[in-house]
Amino acid sequence: MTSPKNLGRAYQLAKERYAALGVDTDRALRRLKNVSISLHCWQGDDVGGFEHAGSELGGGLAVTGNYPGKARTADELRADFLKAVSLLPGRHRLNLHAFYAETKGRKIGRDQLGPAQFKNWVAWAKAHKLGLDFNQTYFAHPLAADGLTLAHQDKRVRKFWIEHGIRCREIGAFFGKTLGSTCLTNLWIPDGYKDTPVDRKAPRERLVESLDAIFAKKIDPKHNVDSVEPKLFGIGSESYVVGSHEFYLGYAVSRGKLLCLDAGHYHPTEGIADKISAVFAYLDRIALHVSRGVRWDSDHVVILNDDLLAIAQELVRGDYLERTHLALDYFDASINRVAAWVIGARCFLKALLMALLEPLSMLKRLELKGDNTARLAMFEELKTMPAGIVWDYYCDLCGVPVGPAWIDEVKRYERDVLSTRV
Ligand code: RNT
Ligand code: ZN
Repeated sequence: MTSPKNLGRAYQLAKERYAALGVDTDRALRRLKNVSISLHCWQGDDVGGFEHAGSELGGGLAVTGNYPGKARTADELRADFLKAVSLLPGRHRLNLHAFYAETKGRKIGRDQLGPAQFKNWVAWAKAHKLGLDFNQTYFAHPLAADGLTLAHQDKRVRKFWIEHGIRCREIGAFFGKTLGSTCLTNLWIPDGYKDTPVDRKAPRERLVESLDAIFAKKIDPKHNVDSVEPKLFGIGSESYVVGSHEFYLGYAVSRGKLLCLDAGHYHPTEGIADKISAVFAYLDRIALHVSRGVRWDSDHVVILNDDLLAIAQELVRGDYLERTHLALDYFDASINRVAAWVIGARCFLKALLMALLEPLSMLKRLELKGDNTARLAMFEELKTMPAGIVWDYYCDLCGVPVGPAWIDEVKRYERDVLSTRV
């Protein structure tokens, strides 16, 4: 382990290197400290939820792996989550899904949920000074088994899911109000067809109607805001997805909703970084589901790759950080689940730090001058600047493990806690 003295010395040297480019590392760290990432509860139990009604996950979501130790109860999930955030610099949030309701063994339909089923979550979040975000759960349910929910041809099915949507927004408002921190409630539905439909129009018309019914009630945006999440295709909806990109972009713009860009929801070689400034031309706020698709929307653990860096750069270069709800969305059951959270979140924070350390005014000046040679040369030089040292210093400053030291902590937790779950 590097001694604090050496860390400090290394930081001073790194600071000088960045200062020579006009970058203030201390300022970058202050800005990074304000960034909150919403960590998805569903990485902790393989998108299991607590209904245990025997419904398949469905909706095109697939979790593979059977690494031991997954959280089986809300208490276990909460404990695992606290372990994960204790290894992250900064203050972060928890992103809950509706089917993590605690019903004390009672069967409560998703169209019946209310704040009462989430009071443990809120009390816990309050005690640990965590903000909460929320998601309607439109999968893993008999009424979603045919792959249609809000766009379903059967009015009764639509009614059930509309009611679910409404209740979730109210629960989100309860989170926001009680915790004094705005909740983002994100709506994603799996609706689509495996094979070519004859009618692409009617399901979309029904979806507009259902969404309008869900969002009809005005909720104080201090307490809850809503986002809608488009997708290109899913497993089981390869030929047609009702809530496609064009559909939801139009919906978000016309209804004043947030658009949620999920990194895995496009063509396999298509990134979301370029889309950020495009949609911000029309929207005040957006949400991101930072994910990593491998050949398809496989939701692998986020790593520090070019796609992630490009997202972080766009957020910083466009000054969009304050207007973007940052969330992670992936689920890997083949490795330690607490580590999966930590790896993805630390990588995202590192990427943001690297973006905050860019000599932006200099790069912009070069571009405006038309000096594309120097622009390219600088991009490449920047890749080997000592951002890692600034990151280590930041972790130390925040009192979390520096470098790979966090791995030992997760291993200890696995030995003491996770391995006892048999
Ligand atoms: C599915 C969407 C959605 C889900 C979560 C569990 O493709 O990305 O966000 O991953 O709701
Ligand atoms: Zn997503």
